[in-house]
Amino acid sequence: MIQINDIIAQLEQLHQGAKEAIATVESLEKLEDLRINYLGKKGQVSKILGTMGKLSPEERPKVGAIANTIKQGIQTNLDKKRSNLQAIQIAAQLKSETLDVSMPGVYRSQGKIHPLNGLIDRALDIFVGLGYTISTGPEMENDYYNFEALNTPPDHPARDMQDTFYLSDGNLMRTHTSSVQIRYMEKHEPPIRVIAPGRVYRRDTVDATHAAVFHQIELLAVDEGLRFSDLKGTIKEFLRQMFGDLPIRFRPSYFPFTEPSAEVDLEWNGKWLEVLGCGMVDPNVLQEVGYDPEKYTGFAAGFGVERFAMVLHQIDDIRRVYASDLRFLQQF
Ligand code: 2U9
Repeated sequence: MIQINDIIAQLEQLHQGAKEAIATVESLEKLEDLRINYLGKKGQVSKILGTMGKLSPEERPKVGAIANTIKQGIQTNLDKKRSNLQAIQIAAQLKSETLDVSMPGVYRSQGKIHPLNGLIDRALDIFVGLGYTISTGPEMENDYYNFEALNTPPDHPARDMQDTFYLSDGNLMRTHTSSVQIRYMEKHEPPIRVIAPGRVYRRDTVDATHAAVFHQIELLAVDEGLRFSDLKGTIKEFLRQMFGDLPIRFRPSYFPFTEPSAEVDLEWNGKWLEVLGCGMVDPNVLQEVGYDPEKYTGFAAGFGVERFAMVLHQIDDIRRVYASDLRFLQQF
């Protein structure tokens, strides 16, 4: 026979056990397990109350009242413990995520435009300002676009194996960007104003002033009535914008694709430095691309970007430009 006192004793024992369990629990998850274990639908308190049916109707409300008080007591303990554990968790989180705003920052060095690319950008900007269109083309060329169309005869030294990189399939690496201008003229009718920047290849022995791969910028204008004075004015304006107002001079020269031809020097620190070549486009070149040389004349010029950079920045050795030495590059 179940006695009311037994049930009350069980409830009190349970209350005592719950208090101790709650006091020692160290995580919110375990605390929740305890809540389910004691107060859940199938929990310990419910189990004890389930035996109440065996009590007399007068005894039941008494046990019910005691059970409620104990339930509330356990709940209060759980709530207190929960706030406690939450406070501990927040404190730990705050500690681990503390940011010391007074700590020095991490220095990340910034990349820059390479001096050669900077110079190419500047030169192109100047010509675009003068109304030129930028055109590019393949670095691997054939004999026609690199030599034949440019009035360069089969016995010309530039065509020699010693001077040009020939590929086993008969193609070659372009020795200038003039090939781009031939391709451009094939596709466009005069008037044209075109500028061809790009990498070119020469089979030179590498030294302080020669590289096997370097960069050129070439310009070409074809129109009715273009004269040597137009060429001179264009070059003068370009060099003025590039180097400032320095004395320049034109010297007679020879190129297979221009006639007459000239080389241009710049007076820099008391010395005349050669900076570019130019001339009136040879009528044979115009003829070759189907332009009427009786109707049109043209002028052209070409310069090596590395040479320009060396003059502009007083660089003593072309190889420095490609060495990727930060002590060199950071000066620009
Ligand atoms: C066409 C016709 C003519 C381009 C020209 C030069 C003179 C010249 C050199 C300078 C130093 C090459 O980089 S370098 O080695 N270039 O002197 N280039 S006239 O004449 C052309 C181009 C295209 C259709």
